[in-house]
Amino acid sequence: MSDILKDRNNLYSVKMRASLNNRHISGAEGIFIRERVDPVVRRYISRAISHSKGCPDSINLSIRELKEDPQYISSLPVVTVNNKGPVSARNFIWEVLCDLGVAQTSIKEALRIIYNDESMRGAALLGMEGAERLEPDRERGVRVSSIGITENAESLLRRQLTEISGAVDTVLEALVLASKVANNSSIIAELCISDDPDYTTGYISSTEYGYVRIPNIKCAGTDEGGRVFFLEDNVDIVSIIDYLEKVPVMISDVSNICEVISQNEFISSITG
Ligand code: WAQ
Ligand code: MG
Repeated sequence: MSDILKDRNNLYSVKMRASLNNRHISGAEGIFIRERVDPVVRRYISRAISHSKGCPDSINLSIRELKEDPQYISSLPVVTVNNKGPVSARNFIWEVLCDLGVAQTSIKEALRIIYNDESMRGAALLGMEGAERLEPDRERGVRVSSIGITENAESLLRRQLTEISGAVDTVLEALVLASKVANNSSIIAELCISDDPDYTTGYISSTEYGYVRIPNIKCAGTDEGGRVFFLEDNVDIVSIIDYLEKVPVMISDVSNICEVISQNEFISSITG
């Protein structure tokens, strides 16, 4: 262990970014106790050099001590609905967002953003009433950062996610991010499709209904993908962006993970 990490008892933010010819290849981040920093750095580097997008010519690694205590929260409960393809996914998304009070113009705009193959680095922030874009840089979007999961919560989650998915790392990362996002009371819901051409499961998440996985949300082989956060009206955008980017949040408890249920079952359970 390097000297700067000795004799401290604190938490560290570890971030990795790998690129080839200035093109992003892979990235990872987390918040870790001192003892985990060294193994995590090794794991991140081996992940960077074995990525399917190619071998990077540059890997950026940053290790910083956290200057404030993180907020400790629970992961959102997880459920998977069965779904045949993009058309039924859109209908399902439409029903859930309507139920959460999102206006139809905003739903339409969100679907346009996530079913679009010009991908952004971050998420679009959308007003739930007026469909207005609220982030300062609409090409880039807002990147959620300063997130982590405790070692115990991670091993428990990994065990449970193994039962429902073959892509545990992907689901785990998305669930950690979605749980931080939903924890902000001004953010009503999140909608996500991976921009990875071969990853066709997306999700819609909210404090109200948890993390709802939607298989076959897009067809394999397309570059479609993106993330949208639905914001209440008249909120303080600067403080929401500060929360998403900078406030450290760690998952320390794991909520329920359910079996697959049908879309009808899900919809009737939420509309009563
Ligand atoms: N903050 C905000 N937006 C992000 C971030 C971030 N840290 N990382 C990615 N995005 C946005 C960006 O617009 C990408 O184009 C889009 O999300 C998709 O990113 O349970 O892998 O990393 O099986 O491709 C969902 C798992 C996986 C569902 C999502 O997203 C499940 C995924 P990707
Ligand atoms: Mg991706």
